[in-house]
Amino acid sequence: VFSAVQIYAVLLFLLIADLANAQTAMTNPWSRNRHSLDGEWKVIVDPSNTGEWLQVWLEKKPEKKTDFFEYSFENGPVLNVPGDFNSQRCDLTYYEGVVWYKKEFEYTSKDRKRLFLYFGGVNYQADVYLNGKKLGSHEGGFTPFQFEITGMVKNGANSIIVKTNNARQKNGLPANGFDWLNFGGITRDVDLVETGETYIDDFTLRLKKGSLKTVQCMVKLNGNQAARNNITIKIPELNIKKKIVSDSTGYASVEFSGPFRLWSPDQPKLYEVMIECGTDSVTDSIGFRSIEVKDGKVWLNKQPVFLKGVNIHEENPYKGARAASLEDARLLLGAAKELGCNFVRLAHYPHNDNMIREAEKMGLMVWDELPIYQHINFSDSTVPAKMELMLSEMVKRDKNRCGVIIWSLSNETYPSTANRNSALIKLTGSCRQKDPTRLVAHVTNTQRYANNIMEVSDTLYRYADIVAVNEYIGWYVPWQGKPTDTKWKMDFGDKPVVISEFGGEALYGSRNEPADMAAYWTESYQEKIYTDQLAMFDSIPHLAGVCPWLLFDYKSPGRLHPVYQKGYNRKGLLSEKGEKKKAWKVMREYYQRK
Ligand code: GCB
Repeated sequence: VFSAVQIYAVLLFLLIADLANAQTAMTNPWSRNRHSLDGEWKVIVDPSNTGEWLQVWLEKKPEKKTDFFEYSFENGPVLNVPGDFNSQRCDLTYYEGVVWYKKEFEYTSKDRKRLFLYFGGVNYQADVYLNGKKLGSHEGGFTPFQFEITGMVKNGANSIIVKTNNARQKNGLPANGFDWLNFGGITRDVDLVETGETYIDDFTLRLKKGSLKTVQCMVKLNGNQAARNNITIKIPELNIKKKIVSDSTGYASVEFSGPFRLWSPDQPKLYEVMIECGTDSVTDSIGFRSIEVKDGKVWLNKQPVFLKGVNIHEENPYKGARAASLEDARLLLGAAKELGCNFVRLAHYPHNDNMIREAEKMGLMVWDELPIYQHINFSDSTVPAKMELMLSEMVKRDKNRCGVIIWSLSNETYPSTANRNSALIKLTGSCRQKDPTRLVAHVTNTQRYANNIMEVSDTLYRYADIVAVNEYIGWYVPWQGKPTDTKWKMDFGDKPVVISEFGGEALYGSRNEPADMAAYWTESYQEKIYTDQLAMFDSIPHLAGVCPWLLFDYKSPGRLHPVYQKGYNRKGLLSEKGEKKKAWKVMREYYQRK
């Protein structure tokens, strides 16, 4: 009945449909015309991945008495989106596997509009279906993606099904091992985003490298009128209005100067910016600042700045849940401000947009990091492309956030093999190409420490702007002499050094012993680690910042001690209930002095 060509065409279609990947999300979907799909989603928890075989996305319903299907979203459980499933159901606390999500929505199609389905983040793998048809897939738990669904949505009722899978992958980013709870599901917002027929897909606004006055603006249009289209850029507060015309590819750029008040932690000034083309417009709050390294220091707006940082995981400690909301962001960043920070390292993956934007508003410089963490399988041929894609997704989302001063491309990827080095050096190059204005970091812990000499050397530092060292002297590694006598051997010219992690664990409440006598796990012992570390910091040449590991105790199932840990990493300066440990005061006073 079917010709070979027809069969071939169908097979090809199925193959393409199955391989289709999500698109990188447009820049700032938040200011577009949005219809939120957040709220309750129906779910099927599927530990054996049977739903794939049953083709759950077809949502077959019994028509006759004798029909039956062994699945249904109806009368089943629901989960809130955005939100991890682990903290919403006890039986899913440590679950790593498939959960199917379903959302129904009503839509009335509009003339001359395009429609996108936007996901802020799904951990780790997402396969997305609209009305039974596969839109495509996305891999990576912490960056946004979208599908264009113009013309695919019916007037009236529609349904989206997402197969989420947070199972660890040997060739994933991160890979099999990581020291945090593997929160799964649709952890960030989902939106329908409407744009004009030709729309502003991408825009960049920033100070030109080295300048405090000249702004560069780049715009990329998408659509059949993308070429030779008129674009207007406005900053009303400064009476700035620039008109440019896109080239044949839809791209346009312009440079202009203005009397900008620069963004800084003391004055986190942001300007309302509008970008318009004939059929689309977008707004954003954008600040202007410069960031450089020179003479062993980090310079913000041509002034040296010491990075008074703290590490933060994207977890609301009180709820033991992935942080997603503005309130969550305010809780975490508010504690960092109280500690006296001007800087936060958002470890170990790109945190949600609320965290990045709120940090900027509160005057916190941000370290934005890819989940290229510890056990990455650099010899797997698929890994470099995944790294590149995640980098593009992170940079496209966060490049207009002046608060972000550092792109951190990896954390503790050891050993230093040829595959690791070539992959990460290439990634560094492509990061600099995407954004030549920010600093690039790789965090390593490959240093040797013996006879009270700290010998720091790693190929990656030669390609980075700062030497970011994680060291746990006093905790994983015993002191080899007096902290103040520690010698630091480094050979990176005058690159600034940042201690990106240090610390030790303490259970809140164990605090009565004198510090010198105190045993592991006590607050006093942790306090001693901090006083020793701070004493040592004075001996580090070109020290430009420090970042304790970390702000709050957080969930990490690999932390097995039945008394002190109980599934928590206890290196917090605050307990998961927000109680201040002794080391908090030590750190706060250090930042007050600095
Ligand atoms: C590290 C890792 C961090 C861990 C920490 C620890 O070096 O970068 O992810 O959680 O040590 O507590 O061991």
